[in-house]
Amino acid sequence: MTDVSKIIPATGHPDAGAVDGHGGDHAVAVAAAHGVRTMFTLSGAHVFPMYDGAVNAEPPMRLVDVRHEQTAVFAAEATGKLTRVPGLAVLTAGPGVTNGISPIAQAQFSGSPLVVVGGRAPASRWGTGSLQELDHPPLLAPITKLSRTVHDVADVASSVDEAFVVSGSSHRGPTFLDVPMDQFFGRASIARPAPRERVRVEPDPDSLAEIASLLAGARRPVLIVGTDVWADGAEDAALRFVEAVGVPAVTNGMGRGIVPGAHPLLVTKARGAAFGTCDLAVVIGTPLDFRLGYGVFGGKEGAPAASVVHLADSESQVSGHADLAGSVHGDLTKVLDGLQAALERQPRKPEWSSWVAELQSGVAAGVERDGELLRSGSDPIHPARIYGELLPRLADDAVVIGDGGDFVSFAGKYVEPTRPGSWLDPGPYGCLGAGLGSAIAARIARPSAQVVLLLGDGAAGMSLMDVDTLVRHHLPVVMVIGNNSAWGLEKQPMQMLYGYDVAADLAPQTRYDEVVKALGGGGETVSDPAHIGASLDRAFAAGAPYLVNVITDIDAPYPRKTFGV
Ligand SMILES: Cc1ncc(C[n+]2csc(CCOP(=O)(O)OP(=O)(O)O)c2C)c(N)n1
Ligand SMILES: [Mg+2]
Repeated sequence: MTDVSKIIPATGHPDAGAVDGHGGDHAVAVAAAHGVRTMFTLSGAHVFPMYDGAVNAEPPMRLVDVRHEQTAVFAAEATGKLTRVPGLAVLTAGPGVTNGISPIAQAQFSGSPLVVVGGRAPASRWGTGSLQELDHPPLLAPITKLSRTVHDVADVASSVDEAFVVSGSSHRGPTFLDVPMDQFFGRASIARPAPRERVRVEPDPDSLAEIASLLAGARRPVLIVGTDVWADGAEDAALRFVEAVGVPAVTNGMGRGIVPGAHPLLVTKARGAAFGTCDLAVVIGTPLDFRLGYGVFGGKEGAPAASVVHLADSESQVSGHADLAGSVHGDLTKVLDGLQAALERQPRKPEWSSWVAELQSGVAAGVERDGELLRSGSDPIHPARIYGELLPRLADDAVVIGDGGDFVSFAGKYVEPTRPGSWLDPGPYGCLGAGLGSAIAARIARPSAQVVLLLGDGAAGMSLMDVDTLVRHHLPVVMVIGNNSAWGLEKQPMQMLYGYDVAADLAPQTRYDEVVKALGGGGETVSDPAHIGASLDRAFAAGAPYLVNVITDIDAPYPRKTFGV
């Protein structure tokens, strides 16, 4: 913990716990005490005190200024996901805040820890028509855990402290504060908020015992490990559980990598058989939404419907719509360790080796099938071939980010991370445009790791200008565009539904690599599958933002079974 009294020299107050300064000094001191090292922002006078607070802090807080507020908030959201300390975005009043709304909504959907501080028109002029006079909290309330105005500079520190505590506590999510300009620039001497212990909720032991008995009685169980397992710091407990109990597992979201790629109990590549023919699905740390068939498992290939158990980090997250055979909520390490202990007390020792073997033969068949496409020599390039070239070049600690439609769905199929906390996808909100913000965050959070940003050509258009931010802040990232000259994920369904498509084509073979070069990075366009590997090697060696623009086949769509509705 940073000692706030050392950051803000107390003037005239011998009290070591006092913080003396303007509102920005207070906010930065509290954020630093919560572990924040970087502030993401785009300039606006309403929030100058935050910058002054960052510059004068000891040590100074790093300021990363971007080209669109959505990038600032996506970067802060990704920081929260990667570091598990709430990310901090600072947005100027009015349009600054409204430009941040999509990524704030995304953070709410993904349970990402994120604190957004907004500027606000001065209180003393409120109602008289000053610049950008918008009352933000009502706009943000439906998509945040806390959304309010701090009306007095003396309350900035305690409010920011609360915003961090609320955002970082289960179930995590974004919080928002705005501070009227006249208060933000004003000065106060206040008592430093005392650091608080994280509250770890104990799961109900009776519920754990019931779930253990369901699991002990199951013949074909599957465990689904989601984002909140990583967010709650339960990744070690989850792998321990899987290995001790011998249950086959599928991972999703930030849960990917918890059971590492190629692990004998990871059956993501046989997901269809695992979900369709299991008799018990134990879902931990992820909602039972469209990604999990709304919580309906079993019922395929003559199998009866499966029982479903939901383990969540907090009560609000336990599914209200699914038909549950059991549920429990609490700290997910305690949930997993408690379930393991309860299972050990069961008289019947589960034996699932033939079920695991059946799924593993499905995995092997999947690997075989994937191999053909990963090696595809077709011209135009099949998007899978890009992953065939990328996978052997990825280090264990690589952070892989997806921002796009079909191109990113292929990534989800082929990239199986070997470490948790290294896969960033848009999550259930599915907001295009997160790419550059996420890449900026990943480069800063994991300074020595490979950072690979996979972009659809459509998605790229939503944030590519922030390559400028990568360049200015010396943040090397490898970007790969699957350039099918279309909004592919929308073009194919429209064709299917109407027999034609509109508003789905982009300009053919746009040179996005030239855009990156113009902004000060490097890049190249590839249209021969045999050249992809060497291009990626140059990108990894560049030591600068580098974009490989791969021209791909629009007639090779992702084989999609659901539109997500
Ligand atoms: C902000 C936002 N706008 C629109 C969409 C709808 N949408 C989902 S996927 C997609 C197409 C993405 O195209 P591209 O990035 O080129 O990837 P491709 O599917 O072609 O591989 C669109 C428009 C969305 N998810 N988010
Ligand atoms: Mg496309």
